[in-house]
Amino acid sequence: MLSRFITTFREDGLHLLALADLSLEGIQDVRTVADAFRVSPHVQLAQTMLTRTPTAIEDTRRSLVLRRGVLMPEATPKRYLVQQADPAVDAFATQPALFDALRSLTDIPALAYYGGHLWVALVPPANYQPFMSQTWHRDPYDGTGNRIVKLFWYLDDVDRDNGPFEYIGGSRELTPPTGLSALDRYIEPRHWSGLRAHPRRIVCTGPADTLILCDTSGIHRGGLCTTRQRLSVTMVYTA
Ligand SMILES: O=C(O)CCC(=O)C(=O)O
Repeated sequence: MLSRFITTFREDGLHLLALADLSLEGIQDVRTVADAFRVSPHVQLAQTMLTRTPTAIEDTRRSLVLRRGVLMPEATPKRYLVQQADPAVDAFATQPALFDALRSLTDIPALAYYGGHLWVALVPPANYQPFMSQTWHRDPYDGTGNRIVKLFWYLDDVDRDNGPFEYIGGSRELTPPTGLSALDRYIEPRHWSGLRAHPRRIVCTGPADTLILCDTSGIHRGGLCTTRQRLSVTMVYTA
């Protein structure tokens, strides 16, 4: 793992671990559906369309809806990311042993499963500009105490070429930071170079079966795939 820091969820808002560190069931079931999804016509078509018409992506960043008490972006197609729900992901994400591990790593007693997806991050063409969650942001925070905790499971080896997840350690806030409203999810471009150079920037490269547990009210972004797609599972919990 290239990350320079030993991180803990409590202090940094992010914890890196390996799938083998936990005794979990349903791993092969998720791998089987993920392998089929990767080569599905859906993913192949999305990759072709992104390569041909990257500028047709519509900016939907202001489109938020309140769901189960949490502000979430509307289900709009993110053209650089193809998602698919699957019962195998839900079964994996809701197993008691995983809830026990999440509770002990986060100290949050009442985490609820919000939903999970298989994700394929696509490879955009060379002239493409990072878009939406590929830019620095925080996940929506409604100001009432709801928080979003995400567990990412890399199914591929992830290095600088296939979009490692990035996080600013210690940047989570239990209340929106001064000057930002709950809806100001995206950090203005004038701050991006400061975040790139931030001493607590954590670039989550790692082998397949790396798990990233993080409080996404902290500042983060999804990496840009330059030469290879990235297959992962995203599981979302709320507290
Ligand atoms: O990994 C990605 O591509 C995006 C992840 C992200 O920013 C999120 O889930 O909020």
